Amino acid sequence: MTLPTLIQLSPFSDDLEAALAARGCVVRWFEMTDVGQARWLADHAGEATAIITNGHVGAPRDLIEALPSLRLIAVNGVGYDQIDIAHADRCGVAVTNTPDVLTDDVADLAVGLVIGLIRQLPRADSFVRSGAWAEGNMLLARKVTGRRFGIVGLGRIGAAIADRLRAFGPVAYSGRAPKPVDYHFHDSPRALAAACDVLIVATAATPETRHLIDADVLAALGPDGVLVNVARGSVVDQDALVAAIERGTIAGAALDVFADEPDVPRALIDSDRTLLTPHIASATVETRRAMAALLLDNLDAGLAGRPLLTPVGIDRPG
Ligand code: 8YV
Repeated sequence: MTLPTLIQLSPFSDDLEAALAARGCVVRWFEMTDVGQARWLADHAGEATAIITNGHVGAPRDLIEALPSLRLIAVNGVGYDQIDIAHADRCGVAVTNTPDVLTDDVADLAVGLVIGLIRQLPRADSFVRSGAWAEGNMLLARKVTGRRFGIVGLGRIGAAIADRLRAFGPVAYSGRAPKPVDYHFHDSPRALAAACDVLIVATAATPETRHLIDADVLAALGPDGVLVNVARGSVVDQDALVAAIERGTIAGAALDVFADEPDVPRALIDSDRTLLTPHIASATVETRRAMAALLLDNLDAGLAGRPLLTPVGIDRPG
């Protein structure tokens, strides 16, 4: 039996790479030059049946079009904003992602960012390490318990964040429509921002949610409010955020995602109002293992012509 040809668009853990190599002939696309890719396509374009990728890289339209036997794009992540799902569907290509298995980790990180930012944990850590403690005490931080939390997008991840944060204070949310939950609904991020102290972005990145958090929303959040983003950089107007941080029109921001990763604006790095992490929300040993297992189950199903476990529907939000 000939092994399927799999196009790998990003590096993965050793275990996942070994599992892919056991299933097919893997083409390490991300390590090839443009010329090498063009040459490969000229000779082998018809051989590739699946693309394996991550959430940041997705799959470019022209690559999908260049592979006539392509049937599946398996994403190692819940977000698939870098793939044109409708286009893939028109090309007869199914897309799978890895929902649910990473929900707890993303929600845990959101809570960590909230506490880390408001209680100034990075600064406290440096205070001890630098020896500054010997000279006196650190300035007081602010209290977390009792803050009003606003979650933009009460999907699987937003709901898990809400479940955790309700232990700290009242939770409200915004989204496309109210849900049968006992959190207060606001019909716009602006109204939500005006009614909360901590605005947490947990919505999927789509053309509709691009720059959903703009200068207006940040102004509504106000000088005592903080922003936390564990979704995608594109959901926040990053220039507006930089301006709000620089001018102090919001109190701070804790960010795991950025507009142009891994580039982070100097103003966010230099500010003592920010807490920054390098897109690590799902980056734990346990969760990356579970994501890899789900990706492989989808790949096996797709290659065998069986129903996919977690297909991304054209209208299905992530
Ligand atoms: C991963 C993510 O960082 O699930 C997502 O959408 O952004 C993350 O879990 C990414 O897909 C790397 O594999």
